[in-house]
Amino acid sequence: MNDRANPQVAVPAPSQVLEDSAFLMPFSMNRQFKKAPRMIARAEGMYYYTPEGQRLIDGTSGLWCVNAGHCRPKIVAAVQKQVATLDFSPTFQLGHPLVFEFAERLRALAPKGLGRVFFTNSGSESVDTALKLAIAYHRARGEGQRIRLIGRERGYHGVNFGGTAVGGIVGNRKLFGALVTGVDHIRHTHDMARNAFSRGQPEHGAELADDLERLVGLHDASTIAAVIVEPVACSTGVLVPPKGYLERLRAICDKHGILLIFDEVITAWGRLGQPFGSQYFGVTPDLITAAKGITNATVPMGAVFMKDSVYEAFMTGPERSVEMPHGYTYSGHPLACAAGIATLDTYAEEGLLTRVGELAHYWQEKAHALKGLPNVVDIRNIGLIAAIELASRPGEPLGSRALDAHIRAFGKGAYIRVAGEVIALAPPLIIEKAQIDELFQIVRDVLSELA
Ligand code: PXG
Repeated sequence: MNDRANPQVAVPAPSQVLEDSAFLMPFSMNRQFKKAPRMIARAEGMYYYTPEGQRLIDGTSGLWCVNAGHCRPKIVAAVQKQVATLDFSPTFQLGHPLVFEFAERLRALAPKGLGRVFFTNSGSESVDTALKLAIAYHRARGEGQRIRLIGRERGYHGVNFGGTAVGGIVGNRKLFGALVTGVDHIRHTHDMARNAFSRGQPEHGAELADDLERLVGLHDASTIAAVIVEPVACSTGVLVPPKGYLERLRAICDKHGILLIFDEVITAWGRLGQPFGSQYFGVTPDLITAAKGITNATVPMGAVFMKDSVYEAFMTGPERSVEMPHGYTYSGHPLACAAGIATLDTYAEEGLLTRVGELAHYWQEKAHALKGLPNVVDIRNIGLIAAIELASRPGEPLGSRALDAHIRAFGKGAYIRVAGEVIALAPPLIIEKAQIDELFQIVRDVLSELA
């Protein structure tokens, strides 16, 4: 298109990146990347391939989303068929069969009692949807003064206004002004002094949930709509909840009539060995936000699961009224629903939503075997997630050592995500033990060499 509009502009080949490229890359070091790009041309199963044909094991499921592995045939075929059958149809005052079918399939997997679902297109949209539903729920029940939203330090809830506001990452918040007002945060749960090198849930820190009582004391429960937390805070370096912490948070919310939202954008879809993290931890929230693995990332989609009681609170008033004045053009998009149904089929056929139960011990021991390598200050794990935290380099920006690890791993045949000085590993759930060995061997080689 470009060359026809302006014949002087040469369109780069797909593998080519220009230093002054038009593309503003999200959450990236644009100038650093464009000088030395790392490009991916195709993917299959556990592996990415560069345009030059180099194979890379996918150590973080893309961005924690390709849970069934790449280009899975059933999902590819479902999307190909759907795009030629019904490309788009609204879900505002119209329906198409797949969206109703998909919602039923999801209800069957969701924690008991969270049987209603609202579709979005991303984790960020799921979060902002859940926050709005929480405020609307209280208002529908005659508690319209409950408008305050509580997040947690070091939480990541996407990048829309509500999610950025309840999120607890200063670097994501500081550029964007006042965000949403009426927000406060409880303390994060990370405590390396007491919990470094914990296997699974750490022993110390359940009492940090009591920080919610402090905010109730400050603001009064009657002003608080909801608390949102990730069961495992993944993006800020894999912060695993201390034993008893989530249970205590649930009890405090119940005591004060505050809705508990679990942001399961990463912890759902088998990452911990159960369909949802809530089922793994045995703690049931009032709302769950999801995205990513819901379609194996083939087509963008997110969802908010809510308790029947939340749904029912809206089903009042005249029948000829819109109960929930909220939704996206693409809520329940036919391609996403087709991808989602085929994804759930693939998960079921291969037992992927519970497979991590079999792999978790092997994974944990391989991760902790890296202890003692240079600069490794902590290793954490849960389900099919591991984090290796590195000491930062004196006088250099936080993350400089981990960035080098990412770049070197790419050269050695592994794609790994880093956050600050943390290497975060969360491969597709189809990974075999030999591939776990392959991934950790590359990480070991990188850490052994890294200054
Ligand atoms: N909530 C949580 C818990 C997330 O992890 C979002 C919301 C936002 O989802 P969308 O689809 O709007 O991006 C996320 C996203 C990383 C990384 O490497 C994590 C995310 C996205 C990109 C990178 O940690 N999580």
